[in-house]
Amino acid sequence: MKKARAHFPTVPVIPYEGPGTDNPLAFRHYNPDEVIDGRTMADHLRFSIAYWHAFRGVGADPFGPGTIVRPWEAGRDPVGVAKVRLEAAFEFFQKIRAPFYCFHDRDIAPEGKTLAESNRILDQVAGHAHALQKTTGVKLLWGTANLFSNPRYMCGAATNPDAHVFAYAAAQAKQAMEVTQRLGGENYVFWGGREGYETLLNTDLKREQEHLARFLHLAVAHAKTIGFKGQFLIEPKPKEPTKHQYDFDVASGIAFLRTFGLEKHFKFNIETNHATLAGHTFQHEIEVAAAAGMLGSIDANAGDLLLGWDTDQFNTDVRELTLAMISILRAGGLGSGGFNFDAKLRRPSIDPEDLFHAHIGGMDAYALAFKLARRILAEGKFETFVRERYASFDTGFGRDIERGKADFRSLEKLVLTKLGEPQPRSGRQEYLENLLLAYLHR
Ligand code: XLS
Ligand code: NI
Ligand code: NI
Repeated sequence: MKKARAHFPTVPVIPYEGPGTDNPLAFRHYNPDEVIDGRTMADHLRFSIAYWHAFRGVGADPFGPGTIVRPWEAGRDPVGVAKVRLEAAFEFFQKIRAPFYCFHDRDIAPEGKTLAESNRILDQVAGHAHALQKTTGVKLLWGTANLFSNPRYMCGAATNPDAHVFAYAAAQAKQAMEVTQRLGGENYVFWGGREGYETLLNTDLKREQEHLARFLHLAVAHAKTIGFKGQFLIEPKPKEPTKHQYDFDVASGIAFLRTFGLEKHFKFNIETNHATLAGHTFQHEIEVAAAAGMLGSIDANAGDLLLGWDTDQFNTDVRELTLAMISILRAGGLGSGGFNFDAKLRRPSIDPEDLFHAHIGGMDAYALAFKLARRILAEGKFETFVRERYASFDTGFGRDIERGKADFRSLEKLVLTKLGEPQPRSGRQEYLENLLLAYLHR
């Protein structure tokens, strides 16, 4: 392949310089080559760049058009632009030292006038992505289909009242899955952008949920047909753009998957901002997925708690991330998942360097949280505390309860004849919060 010209000529490959550096274009905590427990930090963290934000986001909002102008977008031929954009993206992935990227079909390639034309264009641009993956070593963490932007999906894709739209969405997802497979994608994501409703006045909720489940079953069947081995991931989000989305949060997602016999085929892609929109902490969503053995991947970002929508900001809140990381590591990690920066620049952050600052901060915060969480888990103080808190279930009648060997009658007898009134014990929350603070500011 001909040598690509530099699209980010002012920025070098970002070096690791350690916590003391003054260089804003250096990592302080993310040292991709550092080996920890026999694996590099790059391997542990599996950072990924979200193509839609980093390379299709222009800073538009409901009150005004884009503010971010990139030179490679100037060309007239949309397919040509798509290819140069990919080259700029892969230069960025390499310079920011991210081993993975993620995309929607329509992020990397423009949509044609017919499905056949769209498929042709996507195949062609995906070929270019494949070549760039080969020369750079950057891999695809996951692919997905954009089943929410085109007006045909205004009333949903799999949950659209029109079977024609369902069929179109199925065809589009089929192609996106096949492209993901061709590019070696390790996962495939379903975010049900418009799979919900605006008003129940025009909605058959039961039927729509059944249709969504049917769609996912068809996806599972197609993966089997083509031999796609990637992990399927559901990305819950409670609302926006819909008033109510069916996969509201991890708990409702689990209930949905189990209701329709899909639970073996899916894990969860948990997004920080979606967790908080659902009224949960990020750590809560991770714990709920982990408890069900369904923790898959992370869309790494942050919301603004004062705003009621998905602001998709880069997360530098080390406390929040450390708590999340504790739960992730305790669950055994993310497997084929990774940390995908589903986060965008603020509208006035228009310089190419801003894209680097944003990701450097996000990666450093996660890397620091990773190190802190490892230290916290290694010292085991919280684990010991929690274990002791439940110790009464480890022996005697407590163990009988856990093992199903006690019933209401036997427990009543026990309390009446032997146990009497339980002794209250402090939950010691403030003590534990101070302990956490000590780790964060040593
Ligand atoms: C939107 C979602 C979306 C998914 C991929 O809120 O986060 O970006 O990650 O479709
Ligand atoms: Ni997301
Ligand atoms: Ni989101």
